[in-house]
Amino acid sequence: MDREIVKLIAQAGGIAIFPHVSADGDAIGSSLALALALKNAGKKVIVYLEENIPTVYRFLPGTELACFYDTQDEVMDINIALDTGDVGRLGTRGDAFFEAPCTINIDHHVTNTKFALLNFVDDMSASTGEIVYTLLKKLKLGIDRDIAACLYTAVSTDTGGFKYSNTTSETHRIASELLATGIDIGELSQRIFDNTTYTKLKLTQKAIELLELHENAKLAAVAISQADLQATGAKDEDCDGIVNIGRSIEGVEVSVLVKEKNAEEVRVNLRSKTHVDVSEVAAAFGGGGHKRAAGCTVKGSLQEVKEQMINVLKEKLQ
Ligand SMILES: [Mn+2]
Repeated sequence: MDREIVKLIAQAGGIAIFPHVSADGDAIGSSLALALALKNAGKKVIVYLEENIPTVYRFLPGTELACFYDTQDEVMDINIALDTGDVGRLGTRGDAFFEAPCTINIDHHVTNTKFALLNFVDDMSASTGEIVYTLLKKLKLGIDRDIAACLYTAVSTDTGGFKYSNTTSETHRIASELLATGIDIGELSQRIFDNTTYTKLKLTQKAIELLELHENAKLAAVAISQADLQATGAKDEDCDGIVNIGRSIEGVEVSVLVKEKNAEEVRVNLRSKTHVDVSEVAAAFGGGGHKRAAGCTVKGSLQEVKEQMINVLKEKLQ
């Protein structure tokens, strides 16, 4: 962890935290954990959201510190972006982020563009939660049960419940220390991983119906339109995890989910199993991510973008 960053955070009176758009468990968990710890240290702290916190993470401690940005809000000493690979992932909060005299970018995406004044990017960390854990240790801030629950959410979701290849012994060492605070991981895991809604299941059913296999069944593709979302009553956040269905199929190396955002834009989620670097593919389209999980937003119709992705991925698979 960068000493300058630790020093500046220690000295700051007010800090705002910015998780990425379509915030996942790592973005929400690490943001709330850092917010709670800084608040315990007597600092003024706020988490600026792009959207409402996904339903599944609303039980987490610290959600009362999160809200939407208002142009009337006081400018903080430091704005910290967490788990955010590039400015685009700040969504509509880009201008707000750069208002503070000091900006810090803490992340683990290999494609991070280092857009802040100070940047700490560790792509060997499985989650931003791991980095925030280390940061709290360097700041000598205590990790109570509430903070541990948030960090455990971050660490466990970005590793797919400690199953993905990004999981290291350090990941488990941190998880072990979090468990030692007395958090109930049975309850946490049930809320995070074994918890779905009927509409999400309907969307999953639709996605399986729409799933196509290409390139000798090494490539799985699903295209979800706004009409599909409306027909199933699903929300955007319900698409989280759908891309993993394709990857789980025996013999599939790459899975792609293309989701219509609106008439002009399509969100693309990419997953690979063992060797294709999907962060390169996402970066070529202005997005980013990790070797085995990445994403980008592409202009065009759903059908056009789907075909474009299939063509690019076919080449990668050869
Ligand atoms: Mn992450």
